[in-house]
Amino acid sequence: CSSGDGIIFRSKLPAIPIPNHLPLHAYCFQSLPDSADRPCLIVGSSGKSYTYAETHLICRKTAAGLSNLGISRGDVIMILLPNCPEFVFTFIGASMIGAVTTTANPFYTPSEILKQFKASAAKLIVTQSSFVDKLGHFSRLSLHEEEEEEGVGGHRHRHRQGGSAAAILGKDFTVITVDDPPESCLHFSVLSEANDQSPPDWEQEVVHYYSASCSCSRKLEFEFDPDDPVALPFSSGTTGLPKGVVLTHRSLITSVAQQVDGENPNLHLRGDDVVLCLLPLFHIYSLNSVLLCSLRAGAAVLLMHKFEIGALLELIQRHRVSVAAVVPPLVLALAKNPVVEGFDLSSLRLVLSGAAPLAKDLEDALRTRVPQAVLGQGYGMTEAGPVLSMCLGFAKQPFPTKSGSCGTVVRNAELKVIDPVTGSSLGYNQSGEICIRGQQIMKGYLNDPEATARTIDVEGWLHTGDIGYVDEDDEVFIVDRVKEIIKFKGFQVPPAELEALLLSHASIADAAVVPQKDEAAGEVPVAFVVCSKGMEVTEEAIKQFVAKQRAQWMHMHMQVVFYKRLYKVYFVHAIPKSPSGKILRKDLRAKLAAA
Ligand code: AYL
Repeated sequence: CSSGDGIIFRSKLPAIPIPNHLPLHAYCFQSLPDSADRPCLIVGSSGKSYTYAETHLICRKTAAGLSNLGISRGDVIMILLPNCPEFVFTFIGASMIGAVTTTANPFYTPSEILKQFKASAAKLIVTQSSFVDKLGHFSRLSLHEEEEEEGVGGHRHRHRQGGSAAAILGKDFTVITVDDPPESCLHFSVLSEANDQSPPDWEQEVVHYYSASCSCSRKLEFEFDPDDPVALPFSSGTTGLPKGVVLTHRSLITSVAQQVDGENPNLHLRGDDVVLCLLPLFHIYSLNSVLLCSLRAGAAVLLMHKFEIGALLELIQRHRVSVAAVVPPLVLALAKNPVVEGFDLSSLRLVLSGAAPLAKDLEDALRTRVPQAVLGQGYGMTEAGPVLSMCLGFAKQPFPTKSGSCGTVVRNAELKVIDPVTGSSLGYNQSGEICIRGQQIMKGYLNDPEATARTIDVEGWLHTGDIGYVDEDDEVFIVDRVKEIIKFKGFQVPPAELEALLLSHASIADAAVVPQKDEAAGEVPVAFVVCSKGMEVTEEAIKQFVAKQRAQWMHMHMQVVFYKRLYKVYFVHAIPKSPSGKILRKDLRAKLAAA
């Protein structure tokens, strides 16, 4: 804590040198010579595993394959996959050629995917065949109708036939599937089995990057700037619709280093750790704190593509999982579900919870089930790179911590708490808006300088929209949220999206969507609705309108992904608004709390 231009909180750990002049993949695989024969990726469902050397080689081939398909520095590709090795190969492969990956939830509806796809100007999608129909649907709706001659576009492996919905896909973008490709899509082997021209002396390559900070590597021959984007997750931030969050090589390396680098790393991952990767890699929490941190530390990543409590417990037991990253609803399952008692969880030494508030009593309840493990929280926000604070109980030389705390601000960063009204910075134990500054934060929102300026001020402080305080032991506590976002099991639900949908209904004159507390999900979206004059509509009809589910083409006719459905509709005469027309969400939330 220091004064000067206000009170600034820092980590209790000393600042460290961070090699954030490197490309992200070179940083993550920097210790490859030592970890080459150790397991890197383990597929939970099949038991198949890839060593560090194998993983790195396939990533390199994937890079060459992407390059063969015309992807080059600055191009965006989209990954639409559940957790699987191909996700990792594609993300790292893209980094190797200076391309940018945007990740989306494969359970998104066609329109949700389309919005992100268009906004990011992606040129290629890596997905699985069961999701391709969604893309055929949106390309028919929004891209040109007519067929294009075969062979145009210069893409070597492209194979297209007219007729089906999917057939017109290849015209504007390439679709690659990790399983049997439907018509006009390519199989992932065009990437993973591509001929990597460069000799397999990765060791040299790493050294190469290291010595030539931002020049081209002789072998991979691409220009590189640490401020090039590498990941483009989408987040609605403090207000409005989802926006592309530009994370650069510099920001992600900084964030990973803040967690796992240094003599006393804040999050001490070891080469012999098995790290659970159950949370979806399309979300920055898992991508950063699980995958990238594990790669950097040389730990094994156990990939699970879906949650099922029995399978999870069985895998923890079988693979002796030592580190688990979870979200509060998973803490609830682990702490309360009676089936847990039949399994051996003694291998767990660290359990990290993040992405949504974790109740203190729930944390304590889990502690009785895994007494040998250190439990703690990380606090992140996609825009912040993402980690702001992390439990110091996870450090190599740990510090004592308290239940309910979100950890201490990460090293090489500054955190302040400001009075939301006056903007002046506050001291210990005073609640206000949490702001963060450091090289890990996003470069900005994609093509949206206004939204960027609203979030990162001229002094470089990123305003989180979270209300919290720092206690006398430097631990961060989050107490409230002033931004709109609703967190359903850690997933973002942007109210603006549901409000726009509601306003498109003929019988609805005005609407506001706010979070309501829920034991299982943390929060669920509920709506306040004003009916148009003379119109009548039922709660059920409104819920159906938002979900719009039909038996046959389930995902086609759904407006929004399952967790964005309304759980309750309250009919009101007017939505409370400020003189400038902003919805007074606080008043609505207070109404819910009082009910
Ligand atoms: P986004 N406690 C309370 N609220 C939290 C916490 C937490 N531990 N973590 C995140 N949030 C809320 O962009 C908070 O409102 O990123 C924050 O502004 O989907 C918002 O969620 C951001 O949501 C980690 C640990 C990443 C956590 C994360 C969170 C990424 C979620 C890496 O190691």
